[in-house]
Amino acid sequence: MTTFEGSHDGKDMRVGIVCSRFNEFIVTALLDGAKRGLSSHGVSESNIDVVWVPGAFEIPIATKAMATSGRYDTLVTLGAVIRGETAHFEYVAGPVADSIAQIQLDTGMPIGFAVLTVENVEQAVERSGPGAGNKGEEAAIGAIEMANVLKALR
Ligand code: INI
Repeated sequence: MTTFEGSHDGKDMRVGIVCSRFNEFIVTALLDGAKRGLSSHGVSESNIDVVWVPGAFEIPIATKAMATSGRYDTLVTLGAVIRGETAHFEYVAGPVADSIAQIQLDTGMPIGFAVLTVENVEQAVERSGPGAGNKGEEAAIGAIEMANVLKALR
């Protein structure tokens, strides 16, 4: 029996992060978490590119451009869609998640997903704090693991 697992070693990995500016204070906290997760797992800061887009709806097109650029080993997407703030929550949150999943399948690029879809600001704050449970940090570490396991499979 052969078991494939991806390590959390990000040494020499090139990582792209797509951030949406809507609810910027939450996304900045997710970005802090993602950078923390990457640096504590060996990714050097000079190997990280960060791209900002206006809102979550614009994350997929920027992510696709990065995924097809040949410059990255893995990507991380960060955003915050808050139900209380928009009548079109469903029209933003669902398509973004579906599109990111599709980009992974179309391009083979692993993409960590921390586009929060929450009921209110309190829930978004809970998931983007400086301690454990920061979804940006979790997505970044998961992105490293997926890059390594896919490399092993290929
Ligand atoms: N974008 C978000 O990232 N989060 C939201 O909660 C949100 N709300 O509430 O509407 C939001 N809307 C903007 C959207 O992502 C696009 O940027 C906009 O529609 C322009 O295309």
